[in-house]
Amino acid sequence: YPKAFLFDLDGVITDTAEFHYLAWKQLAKELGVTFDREFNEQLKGISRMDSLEKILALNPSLKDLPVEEKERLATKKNDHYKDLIQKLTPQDILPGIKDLLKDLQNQQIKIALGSASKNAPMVLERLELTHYFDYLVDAAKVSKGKPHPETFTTAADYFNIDYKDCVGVEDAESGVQALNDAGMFSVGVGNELTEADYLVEKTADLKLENILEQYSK
Ligand code: B16
Ligand code: MG
Repeated sequence: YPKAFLFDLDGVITDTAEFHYLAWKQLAKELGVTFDREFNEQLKGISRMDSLEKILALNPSLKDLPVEEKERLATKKNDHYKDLIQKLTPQDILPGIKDLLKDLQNQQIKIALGSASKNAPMVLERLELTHYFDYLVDAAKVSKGKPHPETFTTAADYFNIDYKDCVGVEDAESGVQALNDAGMFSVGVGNELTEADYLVEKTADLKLENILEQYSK
């Protein structure tokens, strides 16, 4: 049996990926940069500043903005985003997630959140899910974001659990890579995550029984 489950937030527990998209899109519009859903896929799981850098790189004239200006733009995006997440309620928990959390708790398997988002504690509060989690990785203290494994190894180290005894659930390529490089069992949600050890189409397919069966293969 695995000893801990490590969850990504955006795109796994709730669809805040959509809110990140809308907030970046608004900023991109103000910058006169074209921005679409396909490009947005690259931003999933990536930190706020790294995401901004990728957007600025779309327009050569924005490449060398001073640091303070970049900070200002990142804060502006985050202000849009914080407005959007105020609307979240427990109804925005993605299908299957609450049952999975309950099943894990019943099996006394540790539960942690490994999100790149500094807004993650607020999002969990709005969803009324905080009490399920034994540990929340503080994104502000992670020096190397996904695809580097640090986000997830931080949680395992906190529990003092071997990486091979951890299962991670991710919707982004960067996150699956982080889990795989940590030597953890990666569960991917979505169709294109071919590197995942176990892939399901949607969160409703995340059944503890099935994950445990795949894990022990
Ligand atoms: P913030 P995850 C990530 O969360 C998002 O996928 C990514 O789009 C976002 O830029 C990042 O958090 C940082 O978020 O601006 O709120 O600190 O998927 O790792 O849960
Ligand atoms: Mg995600």
